[in-house]
Amino acid sequence: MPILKDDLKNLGRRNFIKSAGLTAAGLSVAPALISFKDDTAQQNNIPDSKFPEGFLWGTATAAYQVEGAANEDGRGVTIWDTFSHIPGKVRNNDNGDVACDFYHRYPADIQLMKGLNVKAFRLSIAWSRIFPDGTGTPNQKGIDFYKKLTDDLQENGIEPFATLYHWDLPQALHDKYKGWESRETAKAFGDYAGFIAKNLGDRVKHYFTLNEMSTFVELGYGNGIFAPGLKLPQAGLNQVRHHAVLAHGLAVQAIRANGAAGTKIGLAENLSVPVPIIDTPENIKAAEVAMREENAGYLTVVMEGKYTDKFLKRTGADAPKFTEEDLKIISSPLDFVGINVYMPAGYVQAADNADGYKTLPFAKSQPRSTSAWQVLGPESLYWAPKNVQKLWGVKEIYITENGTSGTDELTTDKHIYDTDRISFMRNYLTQLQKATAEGVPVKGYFYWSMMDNFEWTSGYGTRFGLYYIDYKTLERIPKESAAYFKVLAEKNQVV
Ligand code: GBH
Repeated sequence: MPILKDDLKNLGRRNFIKSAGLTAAGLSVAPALISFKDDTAQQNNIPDSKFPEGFLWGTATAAYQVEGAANEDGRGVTIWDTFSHIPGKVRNNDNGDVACDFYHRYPADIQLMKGLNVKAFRLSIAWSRIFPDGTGTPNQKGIDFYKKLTDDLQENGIEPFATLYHWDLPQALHDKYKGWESRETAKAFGDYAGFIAKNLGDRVKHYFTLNEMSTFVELGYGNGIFAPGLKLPQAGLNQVRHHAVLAHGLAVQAIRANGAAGTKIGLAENLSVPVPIIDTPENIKAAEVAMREENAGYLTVVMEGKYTDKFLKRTGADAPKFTEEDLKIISSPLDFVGINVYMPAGYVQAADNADGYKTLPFAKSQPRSTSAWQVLGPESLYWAPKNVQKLWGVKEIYITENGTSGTDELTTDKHIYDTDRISFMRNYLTQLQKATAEGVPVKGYFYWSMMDNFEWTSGYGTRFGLYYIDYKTLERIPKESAAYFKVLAEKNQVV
């Protein structure tokens, strides 16, 4: 066995030891230990970590979390304005009145994104900027804002992907109809979606109807942690779930009817992602079955046009009231499916029971981010798109959100060494790349979030951004992970 390769000889053993920092440590290195791969071998490894050509790298935000300007240019009050102003609902009693002031600072923020090689931006449109009361007379200033914003994005080579509802329901619809408890809200959402497609359709070609139906319904109407803070009994809650999926379907139809040719439509759902604990064929099947059933009231009914038998049995007398026509609307064909993936719902294994699977409890020592709910399980970013394709034959998938919160300490010389976030991205993206290498049709990835922002009930203390926000000055400071994203997007490969 040759001890030293020629090129290594040229590098010079002395210099190598020095650059490896070994002399300082007083270590003597036997030549036989120097056995790292040569350049050719390294290059040969590269294709394994590549994403498909044309893969879209983006970042995501949402209106209430970043815009601020809560009382400007005719914006109507939303349920999150009301909720966040009730003492005790949000950590530190923070609210979105100012947030990151993206409403005024978006031109500079677009330049920051451009600098990260971002090619797509997922923004959300604030319904109450367009229709301050949810329905009725549109507000021209609101429309103008999103026109200017999306024009600016496109001039900078960044494709806008617009979410129509990221939880900021116009308060008027809550007052008038009890919000999502009523079918009227679903209808109003459809009308608003059609209006957007008609008025922005010449510049925005990609739409997500609702963001995370499962989150705003379960937390807003089930356990009351999110706006509007209700705890409905099961029958009422099931009806809210039904109105959410119905609103999605009505919006799909309205966008199709009013959007320009080539408009593409999907949704952004935070689906429950069961991960097989050990990759045996039985467990893999169990995870697939579990995913279909655990999302029965949301993505499954959207994709299949029916509530599963088990869902109807489970909900029994509390099942939602619906018509066959509803189910047709709900399952209107989509161009893509967007999934927000943060964690595994649980690790599962095949079981000889009525469900066919069993979910194992998370170990107490399972790693988590600074968000107590976020269990870290990179495999979720493989199994989520994999099973969306398997279960429903979806042809285009976007990862509409993926990210993590960290301590993000600012050093005195204004650096944030978020090694945890970089490690998070590398680990999760390795799993995503594996899915694409197997032919799962994932077309793009939006990191949550472009910058720190109003993290709902966690307020401003929980940070998910690639850019750090100094909330006293609103200065944006790139974290180390911003540098990571830049290289990732440029090379289109896990780095
Ligand atoms: C996404 O939700 C949201 O779309 C986005 O707006 C948000 O900023 C981002 O993630 C980061 O959180 O309050 O303890 O009951 C991710 C899924 C589901 C995670 C609800 C937090 C609430 C936990 N979210 N969950 S708790």
